[in-house]
Amino acid sequence: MTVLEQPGSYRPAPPPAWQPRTDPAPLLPEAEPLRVLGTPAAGGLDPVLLGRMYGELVRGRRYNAQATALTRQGRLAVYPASTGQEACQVAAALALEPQDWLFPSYRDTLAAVARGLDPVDALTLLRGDWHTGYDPHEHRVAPLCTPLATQLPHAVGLAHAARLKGDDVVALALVGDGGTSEGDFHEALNFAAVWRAPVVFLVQNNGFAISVPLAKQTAAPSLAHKAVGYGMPGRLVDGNDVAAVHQVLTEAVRHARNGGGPTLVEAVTYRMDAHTNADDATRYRSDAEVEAWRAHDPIALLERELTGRGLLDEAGIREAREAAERMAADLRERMNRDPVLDPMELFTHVYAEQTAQLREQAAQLRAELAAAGEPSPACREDDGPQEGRRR
Ligand SMILES: Cc1ncc(C[n+]2csc(CCOP(=O)(O)OP(=O)(O)O)c2C)c(N)n1
Ligand SMILES: [Mg+2]
Repeated sequence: MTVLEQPGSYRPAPPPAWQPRTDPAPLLPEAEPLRVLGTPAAGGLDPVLLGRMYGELVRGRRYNAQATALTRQGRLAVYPASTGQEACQVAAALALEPQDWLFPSYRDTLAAVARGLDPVDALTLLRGDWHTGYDPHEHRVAPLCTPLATQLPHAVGLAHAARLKGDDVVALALVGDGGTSEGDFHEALNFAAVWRAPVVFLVQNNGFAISVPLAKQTAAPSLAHKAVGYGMPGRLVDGNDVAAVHQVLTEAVRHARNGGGPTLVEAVTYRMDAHTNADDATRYRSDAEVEAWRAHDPIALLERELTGRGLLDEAGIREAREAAERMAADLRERMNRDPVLDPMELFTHVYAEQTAQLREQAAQLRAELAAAGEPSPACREDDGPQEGRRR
């Protein structure tokens, strides 16, 4: 076919990427992900930071146990515990600066709490009573995301936008091994790499997507290998070694902050509890497998490391456990209070400008509440956008 050039038409030279390549090496910043399994990383870390990590791990485990108990008492609809995965949660929260953003999934409550979120607010969504439960801007924690991997393109978009605006912001997005099969995972990694967006992806490979083991999820040698195809560094780390995960994430965050673009980190860990309180894990995995992982428990690993180096003693262990008990008692007490809710808030935070249909439905509900002698205390007549009121 002959293409006739129009006078004055814009005809750019083909970019170099269109030229046929004979050597694929320039496409691959690293042909293999870097393995950071079993690193003595704690040796290089500040003892104060290590102590903080220990306290957060102990508190996190207690939080998981308390939240699971609350499901049995009917105070929570569901709770996806991260017991066994606390090292990933704590390392993710502590690797970020205050101006950065965390994009958690439903299993990452502990990361959100370790970043400063009120422990009760972090459970509001799972109690199902009031929107996300917290203002994402306050601690720069995006809503705990239930649709798998949809938080990843959000993280890339935020990070890319921040960079365009010249803001010093890195986004760290958490996802499970199962989430890596989602189209959103591919789209997020692809865009992040093309735009060199300041994002870090942390895959918590806990071995299962509910009952589906990793071997049925992917044929890749590791999930970290997926980084290579997108043109970004990949890291494979022992997800139960909090110091190692923290070190890898901190380096990835620094790399992103300095304009180096995204990194994919796979942290190999294990979910000690069932998928949620609604799941029976004995149907798809053996007790022996669970016990093998118990011997590689993240709290025990750090405790051994710190006591061996004289950085933690019996008193320190007791102190961490007592602090965790105080947190659990407070959580229990506040979660056992019936929340004061206003049914009219169904209509707030939905649209910036209310639609005609919703205005009509709001008027109907207001009339029903008034007829039942329970008028809405908080909502204005027009039910337009407004500050929510809770508790
Ligand atoms: C888009 C989408 N598809 C399916 C589900 C149902 N679902 C909830 S959790 C889950 C498994 C996720 O496994 P993984 O990503 O490994 O995370 P983990 O639960 O192990 O932390 C599935 C399939 C969902 N929440 N969202
Ligand atoms: Mg999983």
